[in-house]
Amino acid sequence: MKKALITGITGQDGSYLAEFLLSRGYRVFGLQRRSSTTNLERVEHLIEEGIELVPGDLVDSFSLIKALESVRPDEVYNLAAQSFVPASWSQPLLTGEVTGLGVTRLLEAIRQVDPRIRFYQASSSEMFGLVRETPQNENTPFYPRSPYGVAKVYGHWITINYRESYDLFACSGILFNHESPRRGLEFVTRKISYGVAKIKLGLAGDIRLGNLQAKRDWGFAGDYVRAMWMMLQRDEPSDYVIATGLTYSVEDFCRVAFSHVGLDWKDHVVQDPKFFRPAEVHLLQGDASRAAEELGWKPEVDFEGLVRMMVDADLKRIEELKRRGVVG
Ligand code: NAP
Ligand code: G4F
Repeated sequence: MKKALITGITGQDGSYLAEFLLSRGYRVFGLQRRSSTTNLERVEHLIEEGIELVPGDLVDSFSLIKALESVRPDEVYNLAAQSFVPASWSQPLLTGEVTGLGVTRLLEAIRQVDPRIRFYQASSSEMFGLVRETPQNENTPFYPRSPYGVAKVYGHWITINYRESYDLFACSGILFNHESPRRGLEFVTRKISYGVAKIKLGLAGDIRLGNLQAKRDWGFAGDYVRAMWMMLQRDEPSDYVIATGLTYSVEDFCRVAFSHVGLDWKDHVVQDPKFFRPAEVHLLQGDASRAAEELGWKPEVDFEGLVRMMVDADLKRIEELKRRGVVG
């Protein structure tokens, strides 16, 4: 039975990856950082299915070494990060520590404990930032536009450097935006799907958003975690862009989400300067043809299917809260 250790298991991707690896017969461990309240909402159902949590934090090298020594994994998936772009302007040093240097701490721990461990790094399309070409592929130069993007470029290159310096099986997946009903409420897609559900159920009147013209290549998180695993099953380690190849604006997302419940987005969306960013990434559109050819990966959920899935899940969730008298 193969063993995998996932950092960031309590996050959106961590929960889908844990489910996927369990379905492939893995023994799944998750690194959990200390918190004063429980943060297991996304993985509670998997604890019964056997995932095991080990304490640790990407800012604490000793905890990473201890976690690797106790688990002895075959594969490590580094999904942990300060992942919210606006927070990287208010906490640039923390973002650098966790999202950037945290990668080196983990790679060093692997080198020390067992250099045969296969390593996946969660790189990001935010690295392309002010894009140099469209669509973006593995050879497109980076031009990050936020402290988060800068930290991810560091994490990306240190992964390549450790592969080349120490012959580690270390890969980066350059993943474009991927969403789901488990997305954090602060990200724009979930903010919209949750807002639409509240408006439809009479609990709110509008949603306040920033730049409606920003365009993203949005896919479904469940499809993207499959690609992470595929990268670690290759004979040779390499880096891959993972994307749908299609791009839509925030306005498009609003239009589809509201029309799914019979409403017009123009009646409910208010632009608020508070949500504009100091430097914006205006357009992302990925070219995942290398992943298609070499990994055999392709997405299964399309844009409209994703929007409908998220709105339906939030409607169900809020209806349940209303029924229990928690909201309304
Ligand atoms: P997420 O939902 O924000 O999850 C982040 C995870 O990192 C959480 O489990 C969080 O734990 C953990 N974490 C944060 N700081 C940590 C620390 N110091 N030590 C240990 N764990 C820590 O992010 P996601 O959307 O699942 O994304 C997963 C990864 O992919 C991230 O690295 C993100 O930057 C990257 N990525 C995401 C996308 C996307 O569109 N989703 C695209 C490209 C790349 P708590 O629960 O305790 O906060
Ligand atoms: O949903 P977002 O916050 O995601 P963003 O900044 O693209 O970052 C996400 O995807 C990256 C991959 O490219 C990941 F690496 C990263 O960890 C994260 O998962 O914002 C998307 C777009 C932006 O252009 C933003 O300006 O939506 C625009 N937007 C407009 N109004 C808003 C809002 N974003 C947020 N969060 N909230 C708004 O009210």
